[in-house]
Amino acid sequence: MKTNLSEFDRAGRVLVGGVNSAVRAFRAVGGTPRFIDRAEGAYMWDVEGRRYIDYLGSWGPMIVGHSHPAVVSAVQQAATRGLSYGAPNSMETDLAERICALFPQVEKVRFTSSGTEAAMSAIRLARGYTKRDKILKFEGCYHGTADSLLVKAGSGALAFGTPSSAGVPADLARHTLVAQFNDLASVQALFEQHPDDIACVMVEPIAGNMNLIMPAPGFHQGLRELCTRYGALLIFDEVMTGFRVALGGAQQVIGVTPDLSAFGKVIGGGMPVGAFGGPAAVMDMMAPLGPVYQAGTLSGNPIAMAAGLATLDLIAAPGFFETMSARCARLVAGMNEAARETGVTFCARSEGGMAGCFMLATPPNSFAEVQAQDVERFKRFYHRMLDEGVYLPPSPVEAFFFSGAHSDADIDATLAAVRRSLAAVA
Ligand code: HOZ
Repeated sequence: MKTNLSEFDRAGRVLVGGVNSAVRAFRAVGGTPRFIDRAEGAYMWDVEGRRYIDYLGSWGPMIVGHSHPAVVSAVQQAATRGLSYGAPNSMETDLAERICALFPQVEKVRFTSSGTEAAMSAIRLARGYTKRDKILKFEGCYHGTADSLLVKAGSGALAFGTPSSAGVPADLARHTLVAQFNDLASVQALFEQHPDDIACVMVEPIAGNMNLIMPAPGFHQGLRELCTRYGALLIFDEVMTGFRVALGGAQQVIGVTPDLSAFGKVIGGGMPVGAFGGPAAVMDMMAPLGPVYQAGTLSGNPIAMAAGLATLDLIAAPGFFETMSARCARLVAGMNEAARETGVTFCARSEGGMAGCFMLATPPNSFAEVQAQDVERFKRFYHRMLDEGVYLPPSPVEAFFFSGAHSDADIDATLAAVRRSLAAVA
């Protein structure tokens, strides 16, 4: 019989660290990763047959739950017409039209196969458009694994102590300037030092890779103003937050309009996808219309487009976001109540269908505050929750994800598990 341990041993012989994405290896929490056999609705089952209420949601895409019949059916139907063409298909236009309708500043879209590619390509476009080399990002923000962006990054890079990855040439890294999230003065100082050199500011408008950090009032308005003043493009990385914190993403919640937006996760409904978009005047700088090259064999893949369209149909239905957000808020309120009951230094917050829990007394507003968490206690809490059948992202610096498939009964079961787990680690 397969066990998680035997599968991890087997994988470790042929896959680096036994995984294909570092954060899955459980290094930040210790122990053996669960090998997933199947997933449906709000649940995943591992190879030992154990069921988990899933708050990983494949790191964000599964907003309607796993294996939603409408999404599966759309994928099946698309598959009967071919898996990949390497030529245009109408579903690319359909999905681009949907994105343009929801994000007012997006007039044109380019699809990629991952969020990494979307962020990487958006930066190349910004550099080509402004004819400048430097980019500005924030410590603890993560935008995938492009070289320029693996400087003081979040997510697994942060959790494993390699926020600035080996293998990134120093000559490239020196073009990446790093400021502090929610600290406008740190951004202003960099613009003053490099007034004519910064091509773009790239930011997760609601940070989700140093756990969930909300922007301080006025922070993004300030970024918008600085970018406009210094002629840099403002790029919102909405790979995580787009179609998740609200249908119109974090920019709808915050009320600030970036120049470019990067997307992924939800728009592929669980299939590999990414996209970026903005005004035609900027986007048309890209090949085949302009000098900035960008391409991809599987970009706009028909199966991914079909899954994305079916997912957007479901989440655009009246009441979907309201119900999901209210349930997620109830979960978070219950977690905070459990912290008070047990006296454990613990708290949680949510925005739409995205949430975070922290080994802190109050939700953090900065990278430094997130770093002050009691990581050892988080590890013990994490494994208690797993034993209780609740699957959270295996790291203290990741947000967690809610879906339309999570029921009130799932929330009640989760809260009972939270109470017992907090009591156990008190
Ligand atoms: N964007 C995810 C971490 N925040 C990464 C998912 C993965 O590496 O599997």
